[in-house]
Amino acid sequence: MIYKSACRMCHGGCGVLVHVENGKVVKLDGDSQSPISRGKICPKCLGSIEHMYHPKRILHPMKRIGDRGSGKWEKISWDEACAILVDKIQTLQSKYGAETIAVGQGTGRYHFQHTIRFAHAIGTPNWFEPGTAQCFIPRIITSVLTYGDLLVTDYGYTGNQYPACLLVWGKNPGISGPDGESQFRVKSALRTSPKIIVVDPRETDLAKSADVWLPIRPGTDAALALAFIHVMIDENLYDKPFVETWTTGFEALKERVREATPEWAQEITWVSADKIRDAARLYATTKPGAMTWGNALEHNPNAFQNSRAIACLPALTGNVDVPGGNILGEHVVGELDWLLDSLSDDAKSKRLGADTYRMLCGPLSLFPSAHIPTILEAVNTEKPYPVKAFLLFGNNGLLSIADTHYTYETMMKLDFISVMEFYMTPTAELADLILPGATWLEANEIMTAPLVANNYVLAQQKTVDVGECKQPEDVYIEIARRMNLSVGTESLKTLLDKQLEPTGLTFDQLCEKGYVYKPVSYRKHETNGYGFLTASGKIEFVSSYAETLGYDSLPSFSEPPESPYSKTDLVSEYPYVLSTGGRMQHFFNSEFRGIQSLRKKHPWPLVEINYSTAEKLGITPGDWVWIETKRGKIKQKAKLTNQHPQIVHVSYGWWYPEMPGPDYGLWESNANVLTNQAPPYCPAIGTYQLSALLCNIYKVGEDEKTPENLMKKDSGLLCTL
Ligand SMILES: Nc1nc2c(c(=O)[nH]1)N[C@H]1C(S)=C(S)[C@@H](COP(=O)(O)OP(=O)(O)OC[C@H]3O[C@@H](n4cnc5c(=O)[nH]c(N)nc54)[C@H](O)[C@@H]3O)O[C@H]1N2
Ligand SMILES: Nc1nc2c(c(=O)[nH]1)N[C@H]1C(S)=C(S)[C@@H](COP(=O)(O)OP(=O)(O)OC[C@H]3O[C@@H](n4cnc5c(=O)[nH]c(N)nc54)[C@H](O)[C@@H]3O)O[C@H]1N2
Ligand code: SF4
Ligand SMILES: [Mo]
Repeated sequence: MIYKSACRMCHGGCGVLVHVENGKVVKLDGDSQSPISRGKICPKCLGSIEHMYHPKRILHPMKRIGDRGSGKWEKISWDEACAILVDKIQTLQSKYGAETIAVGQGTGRYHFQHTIRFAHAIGTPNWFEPGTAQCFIPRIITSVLTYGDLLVTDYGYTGNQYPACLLVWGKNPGISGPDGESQFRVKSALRTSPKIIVVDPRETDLAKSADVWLPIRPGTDAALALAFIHVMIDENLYDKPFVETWTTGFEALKERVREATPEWAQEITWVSADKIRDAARLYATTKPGAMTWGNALEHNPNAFQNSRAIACLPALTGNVDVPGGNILGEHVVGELDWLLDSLSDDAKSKRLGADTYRMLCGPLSLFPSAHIPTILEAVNTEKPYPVKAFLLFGNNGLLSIADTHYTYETMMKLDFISVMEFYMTPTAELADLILPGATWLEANEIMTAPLVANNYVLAQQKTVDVGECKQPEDVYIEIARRMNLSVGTESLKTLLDKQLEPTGLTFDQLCEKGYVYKPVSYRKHETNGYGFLTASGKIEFVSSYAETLGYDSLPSFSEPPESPYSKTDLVSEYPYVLSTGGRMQHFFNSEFRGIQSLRKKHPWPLVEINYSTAEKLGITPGDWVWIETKRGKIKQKAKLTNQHPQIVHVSYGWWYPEMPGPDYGLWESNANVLTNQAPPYCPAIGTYQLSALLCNIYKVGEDEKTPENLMKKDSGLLCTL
């Protein structure tokens, strides 16, 4: 039997033909009819079979029988597991209030929106995800504020008009294929030889092939973007007719960037003024130009304004909703009801962070979720009220939330933790209750990116069962039914059918067909009768919504709170600027370190250091290096590059499933041991500093242990690498 499905080993959703024999998945092929991937799949997808049948997979529910973190578990039934969950939720609801339960999940997983729905169904406004403030939500919010919808990069949807210029900002899309964009579409666009501008402190492969590489100091993107705008206005390179007809606030923006000369930006960003001018001119004069922005913009507290500044560029150049530019996508499926309205106004106002980070958490937020540091603070201080329980569905917070020591100590204080997972992780080891989660091959869903305003929907079909694993949606519905809730009890098929109504198909029919694809339409603002979905109907350089929520309505730059300029007293001890998190092709965040076919490609975490710096410190390629910040220190293996001598980049998400639990090497190489969860945060969104921090580096001593020499001796797994 062959099923059409959509891979979910990353955010991508490439089309896959799943071959099943005797109840087992035996082969995966790319589906040549898939509108987004056209038959291509990557090694992560091919690793899915190893992943789902891995000997270490969790196959049944378990409850903890020893102390928290002692690694002692007892197998239980699903019936008992659900009874425990219902009892905990009801007890906490009646004793302290539903808001004392925080529901957590991971980035962009297939069940993402259902988790939010579940949190609201049980009455808590506090759902969280280690992404949100640190990932994509700032770009979504600022796009919606500025354009009324999410800006999508048109990597050649029509098949005949590709971007003539690609401005790639804080993103590495050929590797990460982020946020619902297929890396294969990016690669097709690159094959048409556009002019390429890359803004990245690291000399990535894309940076190497770029026409202009701007090796920016981490955390200073808004300053660079303001200088781009300055050049475009100063040199009359902007699209005057488009700006006059379709934007508001141009004069105020012009005033805002008056002093933001390339020379001003050079001092801040460490990129030469000449290069800034060259790049701004190239982007402004090569049409169509597509701006594509990434996750790095959300790894420092200027997140909101970083995205606001860069969001101005397509509007200034008129590259809006044109083929090969930045488009406002289609919405082929309906929205899933998040049940936000089932929360009372009082409950909404209790969302942790609501009165402070109003763009992320407030009642008027465009994407309301809770603020992680405020949740952890509530666990520790019981203010404004205690948080007693974490219900986690696909979240490895000890790897993905900043400052692991602090996160670990805080989680140890919780009354109750449940974790739904594929494998035991360092985070899962802190749980009271473990639920076995279904991989994409064992779950029914639709693959679309409603938040990404995409123009397709694919079926993700359940092809087999593995052990007693369930998809989270089924657990949410089961709990809601057992609790006799007034909302959240509909079956998954009912919900999927409802979302699919605009396509005229049911979920079962979509499974037969595989996908629905709607051709992109362009220049919609010219004919739709309302222009853009903002208050003014125009693209807002001055954001009326930011003003309403009490924030600077024009883009601005502020220095990261821990940097060589803002913390001069730290520079002698921590002379280097640290960036974390550039993605690796064969992993997805903290996942797949235990999948041999993938791990073989990247056996060890890499710290990237400039050649001359390494020479000065006696570090040669492949040496293990200590990286230390005020929060802690870790070891990674040296890779030498041409980046700025003062900048250091570490890989993130590293733990060692082959090492003994319950820690599995959590403290060895995990980037978040180094990062900072302390304030100040982005005033609008609450973003903390995962990057642009101060660190020191030095070679690991001959007699010190490293993950590599530990493992070579003791582990079957790595001996075979
Ligand atoms: N230092 C640093 N920290 C970062 C980042 C960085 O670049 N640097 N990046 C940030 C970003 S952008 C993000 S989005 C977050 C990501 O943070 P997370 O989304 O928490 O990512 P992971 O840490 O990989 O945790 C996901 C866990 O869920 C499990 N899982 C995955 N899919 C499913 C599923 O379908 N069902 C179930 N039950 N479990 C599943 C996986 O096995 C894994 O253990 O991290 C952030 N943290
Ligand atoms: N294969 C794979 N794919 C993934 C993931 C994965 O782990 N592996 N993770 C998924 C997730 S959660 C996300 S959010 C996306 C992320 O995908 P992208 O948004 O493309 O992010 P990265 O691939 O990390 O690339 C970010 C680039 O920004 C650079 N950078 C670092 N600091 C700065 C800075 O301050 N300014 C600028 N301008 N650049 C900087 C880094 O060196 C890096 O090359 O990928 C998703 N897809
Ligand atoms: S790019 Fe992502 S969605 Fe596509 S095949 Fe690879 S892991 Fe799967
Ligand atoms: Mo992310």
